[in-house]
Formats: sequence, C-alpha cells, structure tokens
Amino acid sequence: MHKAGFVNIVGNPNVGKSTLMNQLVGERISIATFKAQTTRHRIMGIVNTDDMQIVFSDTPGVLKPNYKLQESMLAFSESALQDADVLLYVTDVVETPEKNMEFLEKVQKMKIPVILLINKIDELSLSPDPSPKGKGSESPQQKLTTIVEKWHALLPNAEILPISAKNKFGVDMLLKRIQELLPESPAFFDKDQLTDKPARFFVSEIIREKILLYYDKEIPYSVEVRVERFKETEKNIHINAIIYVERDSQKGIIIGHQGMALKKVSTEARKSLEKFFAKPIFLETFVKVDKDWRSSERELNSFGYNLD
Ligand SMILES: Nc1nc2c(ncn2[C@@H]2O[C@H](COP(=O)(O)OP(=O)(O)OP(=O)(O)O)[C@@H](O)[C@H]2O)c(=O)[nH]1
Ligand SMILES: [Mg+2]
Repeated sequence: MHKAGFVNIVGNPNVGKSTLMNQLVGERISIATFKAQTTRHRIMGIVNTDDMQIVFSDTPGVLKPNYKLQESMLAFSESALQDADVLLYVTDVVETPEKNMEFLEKVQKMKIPVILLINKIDELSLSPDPSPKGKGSESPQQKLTTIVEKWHALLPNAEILPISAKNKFGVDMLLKRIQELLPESPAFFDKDQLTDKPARFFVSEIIREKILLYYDKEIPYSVEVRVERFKETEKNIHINAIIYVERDSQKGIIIGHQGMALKKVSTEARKSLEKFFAKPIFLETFVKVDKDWRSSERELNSFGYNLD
C-alpha cells in the first residue's frame, strides 16, 4: 500500500509556519525570519519514503490585503484550503484566536482532518503571568491548558498538538499522525523531488531573507529579487541578481554608505547560497527601481505572483 497527499500549512503571520515546514522536511526550503510577512509564495516541501509521499505546502501568513502583492499572498493562503488532504493550522502561545476570524471561519467549515498546532510552547515559561503574584500563579502547563481550551471551543473538530518548531518538540509525533491520516494514493511527484520551485527561486528567497534581516521598516516589504543569470558548472555557480525597490530613496538605503550595506547583504547571501547549493558561489547584486511594483498587476505577474 502506498500513501500520498497534500498537507497544507496555514495560519497568521509570524507564528512559525516556515520553521515548521523546514523541520518536517528536514531541509531549509522556506525562509524564516523574526519579521511578519516573510513568506510570499506557496512553497512545496516534499517528504519521500518507499511507501509514502507527503507534499507539504508552506503559505504566506493570512492578512487583510492593503496592496496587490498582499492580495496575491492571501490568494496563495486560500488556495491551500482547496486542495489539502490534511490541514495544519498553526498558531502560537501569544496569538489570540479572534485575530483573524474570517479565515478561521473557513477553516471551521473544512471537511478534511484539521490539526491545530500551538507553536512556540518553549516560550510559555517566559510569557507574562496574568494572575496576581503569589495567588494562584499560573504554571506553564496551566497556561497551555487555558490556550488549548480556548482553541478547542473555536475548532472543536480539530486535533490539537502543542509543539515547538524551533526545538523540534512534537514534530516527530506530528509526522506520525500525518502518516496515519494520509489517504492511499500513488505519488504525485518524482520520488527524488524535494520541492516544486526551481533553483532560481531559492536564490531570490535567500537574498530576500538577508534583506528582511538587515533592513528596517518598509524596506524589506518594498523589495523583490530577480535572478538574471544562474550559470552552474561542475565546480561552481555564477549568479547575477537584481534587487528591485519601489523608489529612488529606497535604492540609496539598500546600497548604503559607500555600498557597505549592499556588500553585507551580498556576502551573507553568498554564504547561505554556498550552504544551500553545496558549491562555491559567485554572486553579483544590482539595485534597480521598479516604481510601485507591489501595486502593478503586470510587474507582479512577471515576478511570479499570479493574480488570475
Ligand atoms: N521561541 C520560538 N520561536 C519560534 C518557534 N518557531 C518559530 N519561531 C520563530 O518565529 C519567527 C517566525 O517564524 P517563521 O517560520 O518565519 O513564521 P511564519 O509563520 O512562516 O511567518 P510568515 O511567513 O511571515 O507568515 C522566527 O523568528 C522563528 O525563529 C518556536 O517553536 N519557538
Ligand atoms: Mg513563513
């Protein structure tokens, strides 16, 4: 008997969806940073064994769109509700369920198995204790029970699993449960395939990750990266990438004083790329202005955000 299916990971921004997918797959497929709205695409991570194929999808955190790019991000998240065999709804120990009821209502109506993951339980001992000091002070276990009860009331049919994606706590148990729930089916992808995205996609994501890490405020959200050249030989890979921003002032910030900021991004990206591709990398980065690309349907389509 062979089992296979789609296990889609959804939830609000910054709850740890990408961290979880990377742990489940055992590879750094999806970039994960401390900033919300890190993930912009639906990215597949595939786990293969002789008698099983789990196709995980990481998705952007659910949000109310303010511009066209965010509309596309939301469409990716909603698409994950359409084709899942098992849905993983990720929350964390600080988020309140009421934050995004509209999406949650869609999850409530789902007919497939839903597993609600309460992530970041390693933070429970650090989170503020609401009870008055000395009197009925809450232990981490009690705090967790309160959170579980709250979510159980909202998603009564969901199985609830507390996890720590960062520490890999509960991840093996989750994998076992997913295996049980997967339908009998032949594989959907080649058994040696790890993802649905091409190498260039990971290059642009890794560069974007460094931009999320090293720049503040609106800058990372105004950036898109396009790989113009990806030339792989047996020995190394030559890459040319363009960092697009929305305005001239942002171009100056990305480049920084005497080019130092861009140099740091490029160096750090190169190091990560060398780990990812396990080869020496020669990376050249350029910065260009693509005015208001986030709001242009044509530009978004050319960057791979399909809005149709
Ligand atoms: N303490 C703790 N932090 C975690 C855990 N899992 C993820 N994080 C952190 O939470 C932050 C967000 O993680 P991501 O995996 O990027 O979250 P996401 O849900 O994919 O975020 P978006 O793509 O923006 O929607 C990062 O700083 C992670 O290191 C966990 O189990 N414990
Ligand atoms: Mg993410």
